[in-house]
Amino acid sequence: MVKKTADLEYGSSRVNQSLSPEQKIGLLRDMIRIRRFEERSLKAYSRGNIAGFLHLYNGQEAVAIGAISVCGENDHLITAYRDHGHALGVGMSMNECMAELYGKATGCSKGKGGSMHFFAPDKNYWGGHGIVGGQTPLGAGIAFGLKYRGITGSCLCFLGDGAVNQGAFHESLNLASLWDLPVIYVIENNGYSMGTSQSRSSRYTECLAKRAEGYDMAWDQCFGHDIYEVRDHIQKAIDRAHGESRPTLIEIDTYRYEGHSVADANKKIYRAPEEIEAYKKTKDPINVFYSKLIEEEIINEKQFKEISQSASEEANKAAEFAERSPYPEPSSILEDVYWETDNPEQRSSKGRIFFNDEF
Ligand SMILES: Cc1ncc(C[n+]2csc(CCOP(=O)(O)OP(=O)(O)O)c2C)c(N)n1
Repeated sequence: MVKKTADLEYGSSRVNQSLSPEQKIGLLRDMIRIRRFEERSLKAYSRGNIAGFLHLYNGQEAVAIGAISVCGENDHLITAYRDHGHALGVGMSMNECMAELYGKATGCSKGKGGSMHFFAPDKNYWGGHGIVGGQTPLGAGIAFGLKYRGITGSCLCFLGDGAVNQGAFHESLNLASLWDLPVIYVIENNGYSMGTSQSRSSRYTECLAKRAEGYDMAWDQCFGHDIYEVRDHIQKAIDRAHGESRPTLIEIDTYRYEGHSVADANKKIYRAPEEIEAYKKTKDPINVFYSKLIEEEIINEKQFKEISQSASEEANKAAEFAERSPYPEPSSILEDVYWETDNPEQRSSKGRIFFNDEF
């Protein structure tokens, strides 16, 4: 059995020992950029500039950044609708992300996807999916594609604790193990789904990841507030994917500060405000890492403030960019739905694509 291991000193593990001081500051900066982006988008939402859903990642930053930071050029990512942190982590710009939230044509999905549909295939980032668990067979498919082409790589497929009971997820686990796929399923267990706690939705004895045993798959569990710990555990799963072409199911304990989406008015009813404050006080991933870097004498308060300030300015500029940008043309509504409709010369399927008919 794998135990939770918060007491171990992950800073000195192999994958973390090799980090230079600049790289460590870079990791902190990446987490702070997510936090400031999310805060700025919340402000834009309250002012009515963003409509629909807005699922914020505040509190979970060390999971996305820790995982992405150990990925190589053939490692791919796919996630659910809480996708802003991963998007910024893979290198998408705040401008294209903020503009997408505003529904503007300059957004990464041309303003037609919104908060849940950030994509950057050129950065190995396959979205952003609104159907709970819907990304899990796709993650297996990406891993299958890598294996089929003989590429040594992996697909990190993130999901929430609310997605673990979806049938598609279990089918994916089965195929991933049966076909030896280099996929890593990362459960970001933030304790809650949509107003439902994990204990009310899943039978939980030691952890959720243990379910992998039913599929003869390796599993692991760790805390998500310490970026060193996340890096260490994800690296092991990547090594397994690259070296043995075997899947892993890893559960990372984390926490979200905001509601399910920002329109979740009940966020303080299904959990006590003290619980949120206690996590912020003791386990906030940015503060935890900042304290470690202070201890390691890598950063000082002035530098920390500068990083934070510059991330706020970047987020403000992104909001200005989004405000200035145009909305998509109504005439573009049927574009970007099917590849073959937009690229008829490359069409290989036969039959009718119904909405492409003349109206
Ligand atoms: C198939 C499906 N069922 C229900 C929903 C509605 N829904 C959206 S998010 C959500 C909760 C998912 O929670 P979790 O997977 O824990 O992710 P978190 O929000 O905690 O990141 C639900 C039930 C949906 N989008 N798709």
